[in-house]
Amino acid sequence: MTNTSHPRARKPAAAAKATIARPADTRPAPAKSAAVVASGWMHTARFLTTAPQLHHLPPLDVPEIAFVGRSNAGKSTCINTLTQQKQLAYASKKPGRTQNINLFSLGKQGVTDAVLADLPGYGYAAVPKADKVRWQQVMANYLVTRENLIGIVMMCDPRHGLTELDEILLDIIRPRVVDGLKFLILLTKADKLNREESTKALSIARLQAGGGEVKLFSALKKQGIDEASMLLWQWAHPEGGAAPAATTAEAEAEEPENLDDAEEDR
Ligand SMILES: Nc1nc2c(ncn2[C@@H]2O[C@H](COP(=O)(O)OP(=O)(O)OP(=O)(O)O)[C@@H](O)[C@H]2O)c(=O)[nH]1
Ligand SMILES: [Mg+2]
Repeated sequence: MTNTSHPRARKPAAAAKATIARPADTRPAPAKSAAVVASGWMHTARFLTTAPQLHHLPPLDVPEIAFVGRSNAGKSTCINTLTQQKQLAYASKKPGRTQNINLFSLGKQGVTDAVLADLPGYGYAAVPKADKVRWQQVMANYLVTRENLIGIVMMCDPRHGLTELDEILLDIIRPRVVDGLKFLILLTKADKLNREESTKALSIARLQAGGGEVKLFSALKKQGIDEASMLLWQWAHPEGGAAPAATTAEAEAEEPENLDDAEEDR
């Protein structure tokens, strides 16, 4: 052990170096500033349009990110949470609340640089079979043909895992994922799981996702919001883009919603 209090043990050069090596670093931590930028960008979300059918959707030339998943998985709530807005997307205890494809614009100063798509959920038992089949067809067409679609967020309730319909959807998008379509599975309502269950759910979903990104998310506990926002920002700005000048006020989250899990459709 070096005794630095002994006069002969002290090396003047080393002492001087130690003083210089500790400049005051006033820069914000990189991870924090990236989260603030992403959060400020998400907060710019505003309603763009709603389409009952695919052919009603306007063709767009900005990147589009779609939220897909089973009915009641928490897609609309996730959009409201990420955008820090209470009622941008229609969320409800009652499964099947979102029945149209709803688009929301993102971008500073009213200049749209990306679009979020809130899609109706699938798999709701009470929906007549013919409607289910019709919707699955619309979904498949959307996912295969929507040209500006650059990313998909699949919301999955980890208490139920990826369902057969989720797997079918994964198969449908696989060729596009190979061609560069971004893909994230959010294990939602993570507040319902303890630590052990969360770890287990993550590893199972990672196996099923075939190497795709999987993250835990809870609108109730505000868990996973920064990670998801930053990822979506990166997807939409692959070249780094002009970072939006997010202010703290813009990035502040609103009051937590009174989330109450629905009587679910299982
Ligand atoms: N505990 C808990 N409940 C949540 C969370 N996210 C959503 N919920 C609840 O789940 C229910 C369904 O949420 P929605 O956001 O409407 O679900 P959706 O996937 O958009 O449903 P559809 O539009 O029917 O496909 C609501 O009662 C929400 O309050 C969460 O993170 N934690
Ligand atoms: Mg919805």
